[in-house]
Amino acid sequence: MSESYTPTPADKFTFGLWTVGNIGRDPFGEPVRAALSPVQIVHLLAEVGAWGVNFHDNDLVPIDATPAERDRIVRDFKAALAETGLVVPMATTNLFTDPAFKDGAFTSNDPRVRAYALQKTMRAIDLGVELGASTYVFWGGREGTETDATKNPVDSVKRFREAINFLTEYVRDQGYNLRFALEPKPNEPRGDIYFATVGAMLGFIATLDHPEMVGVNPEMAHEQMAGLNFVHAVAQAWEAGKLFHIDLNDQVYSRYDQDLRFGSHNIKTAFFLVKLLEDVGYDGSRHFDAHAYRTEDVEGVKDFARGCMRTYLILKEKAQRFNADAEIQGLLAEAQAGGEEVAAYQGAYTAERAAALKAATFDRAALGRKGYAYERLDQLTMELLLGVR
Ligand code: DIG
Ligand code: MN
Ligand code: MN
Repeated sequence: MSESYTPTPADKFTFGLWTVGNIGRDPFGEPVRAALSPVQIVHLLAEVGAWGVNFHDNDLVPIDATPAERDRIVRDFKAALAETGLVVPMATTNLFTDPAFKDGAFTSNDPRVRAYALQKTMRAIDLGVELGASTYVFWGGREGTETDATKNPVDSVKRFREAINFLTEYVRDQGYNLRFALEPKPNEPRGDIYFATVGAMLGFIATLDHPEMVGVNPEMAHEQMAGLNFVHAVAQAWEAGKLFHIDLNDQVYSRYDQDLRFGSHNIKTAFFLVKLLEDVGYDGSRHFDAHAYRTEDVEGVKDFARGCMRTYLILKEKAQRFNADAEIQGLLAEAQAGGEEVAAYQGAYTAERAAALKAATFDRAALGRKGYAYERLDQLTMELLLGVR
């Protein structure tokens, strides 16, 4: 493999313990890989060239661990981090595996579950901060319903807001340097999950007590499950100053959440996503929330991890070539050229500007005759991606 696509810490590639640690269980099959310990996973990620490792509380510390076991596990994990140089940029809470959360966590109808979810999250936040996390993700995998007979959806919005407001106050009270990143998903494992898309999350964040502390963690597979354009969702989050983290993977439209290796299916979307992140100067983690095919052994898992990072770097180079391609850039400039005669109307509203614009005349037929040369532009883009340009 070419050396120029070898990951470096500057690339900020991260994986969750649950990703390369995925043992291959699925709804129709038993595990196919032996479980790896957090320490083993840290060393595997170091071997393939990752920069950081993320975790749910219970990926690291089993839910029934004693305090002594917790301390030993954390001590060993810290030692592995020190030995390999890996960092922990993000942490999160598992509020979806244990049966207690079967009706949700923060939106459960059972107030005891809602209280327990807050307790578990505060403790998990403490653990994440102890290990160096500066971003805390909330994926509400069980925050939803199979039938709306069970909950008033307005109440569910209020319950979720109450929980996030409580936890932002907790972080402020503790003096933690931590930002929250809310991760939407339209469904699975619940029939419908609340706050299903990036747009829904952005609207929700605006209603919080401390919206400045809260952004989004868009996941490629999740927006695509909903049939949406992931690049547009990420662009809107970035433009709003709310792209606090990102989950990269791949997904076949209208399938269950496949969490495929980054760039392994929809290469055009992956290209425009990498181009967007690099063009805007996104400096957060490039987190691969994905896992190897169930067919793979541990060497295949390493191939999966290397493939995620290598494809990102290949597409990063393709994006640089797109930006430097004179013919492509010429077509883009041409498509946006002209219009000197309407320059006076552009910009913020003034009464004069509005009056002049209302009085202006336009040759609508000429506007309709214009050819934008997008077929040529997209063909050049495809040829760049196909490696013949
Ligand atoms: C699934 O897409 C979710 C969980 O894996 C985790 O809570 C979050 C963090 O990336 N993504
Ligand atoms: Mn997913
Ligand atoms: Mn995710």
